Amino acid sequence: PAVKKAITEAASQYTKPEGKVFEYGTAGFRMKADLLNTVVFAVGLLASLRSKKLSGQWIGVMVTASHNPAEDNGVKLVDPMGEMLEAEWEAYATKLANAPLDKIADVYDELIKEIDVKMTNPARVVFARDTRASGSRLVGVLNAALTATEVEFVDLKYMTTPQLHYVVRCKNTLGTQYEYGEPTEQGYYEKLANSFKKVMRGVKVQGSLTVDCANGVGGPKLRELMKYLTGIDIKVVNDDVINPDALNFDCGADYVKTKQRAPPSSKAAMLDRCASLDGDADRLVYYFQDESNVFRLLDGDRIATLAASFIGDLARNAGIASKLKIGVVQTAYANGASTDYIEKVLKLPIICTNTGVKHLHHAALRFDVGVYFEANGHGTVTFSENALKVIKNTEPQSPAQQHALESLQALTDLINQAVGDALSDALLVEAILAHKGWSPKEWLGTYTDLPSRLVRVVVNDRSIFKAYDAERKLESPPGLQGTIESLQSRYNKGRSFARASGTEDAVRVYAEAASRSEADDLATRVANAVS
Ligand code: NG1
Ligand code: ZN
Repeated sequence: PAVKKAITEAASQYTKPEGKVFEYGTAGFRMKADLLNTVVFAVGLLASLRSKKLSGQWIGVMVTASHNPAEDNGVKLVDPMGEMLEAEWEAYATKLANAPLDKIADVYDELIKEIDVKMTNPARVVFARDTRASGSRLVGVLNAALTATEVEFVDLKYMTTPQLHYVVRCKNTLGTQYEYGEPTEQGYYEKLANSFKKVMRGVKVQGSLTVDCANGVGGPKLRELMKYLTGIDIKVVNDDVINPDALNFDCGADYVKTKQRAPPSSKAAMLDRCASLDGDADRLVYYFQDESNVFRLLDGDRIATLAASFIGDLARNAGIASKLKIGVVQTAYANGASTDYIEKVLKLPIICTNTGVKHLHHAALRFDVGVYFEANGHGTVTFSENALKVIKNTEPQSPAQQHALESLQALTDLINQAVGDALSDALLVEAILAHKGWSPKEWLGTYTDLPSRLVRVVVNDRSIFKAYDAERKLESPPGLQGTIESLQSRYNKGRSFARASGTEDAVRVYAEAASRSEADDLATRVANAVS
């Protein structure tokens, strides 16, 4: 009752935006920052319930809107192992976020019964935010909700999303056999730097890497990480976190992937290795200008194929290939050429899942080594308990085997297994290119992307677009799937699908085909059929 009163009192400071329905989507709640107070308050309440339900394990709350414009913000919950919030709880989050403020304590009470939370359990929450101006206000709201519900909490101030996931996992595994690292920012840098050094034994990074930080939190954090790194020359650009409007503006991973061009501010020379992060540093894409000054993108599909081929080679060299089931997880947005390359050249199994990292992550756990990336650059590699054991306990039969085993061991530390992490992924790519002795040109040469087009179509009601088969087909509206299939069959290597976006009020149409004009044409025709 005291807590209930405290919740009602704290909630009364805020006003709920009228007529707005909130939904915990693929990326948590995300919208214009001035609409978010009551949503963040609700998320604070839910974080405390989630922690109590899990016997006082630490739950993370991240305040960020990733690649969205500066005036947006968002909030999402992180589960104890650094994973996204369990799907079943998304509905509870939605319910609390939509509760009228004078009833929110009642809804909270109802949830306690519905979820069967033992309220005598302790609750622990750790939170962080990106560099958006609205972040400090929203963290204040979060603070109010956690204080009202008597939660033990830690404010980590500014962090990248993956850093927060890392800390959550560390805090919950501390002192167990699954210990993941020191639960601090410094611990994160030390872990990455030490493992990078080990992976790099005997090889050298050629040239430098220019990293566009989207003018977000990744900038200062990459600069910090660089203090710990040796043997790599990183040039940091777009790291202005003072001018609030600069965030994700004309730069960053989303800009580069969507516009298929380098940030206009880029001063990179021909064949220079460039990479872009997004606003909270969980997405990464690479690119360069080739000899004909043509922009060349190396997206998430490329990072996946590079990582899968390297780990496959290491496993063979270490003599443990038969003991590890290595696989790749993609979504329908993966370029068909990458899928072909994985199947025919790398000869690895592929799982195709729904869009959204949580789906990919879960599928990846079905492999001993699960490589998953969305085409837009969000992803990582997971290692099963069996994989970790095999890598650790195998007796090397030769110096070459020993070197391969040690490299694999270091990779398991270099890769942020909790969640896709642009900083960790960049070090992974740098290490692999160094081992292979490749410039981005050789990397690009592994296969040729099919020209593709992504179109956003605004429709009256996107909820009528119901997909199946990992979102590659539509069962509703009736007849549309047939139309799409007959259209794509007219194009050489044509493939197209439409699905309702989980983050925007629109339908996305994807099309690829053997030539640029065919891909564009197919996309236009399918978009017309959709609208
Ligand atoms: P939606 O809006 O559901 O297509 C987008 C991205 C996803 C993922 C989520 C979450 C595309 C086509 N879709 O989802 O890959 O990153 O945002 O941020 O890039
Ligand atoms: Zn992001």
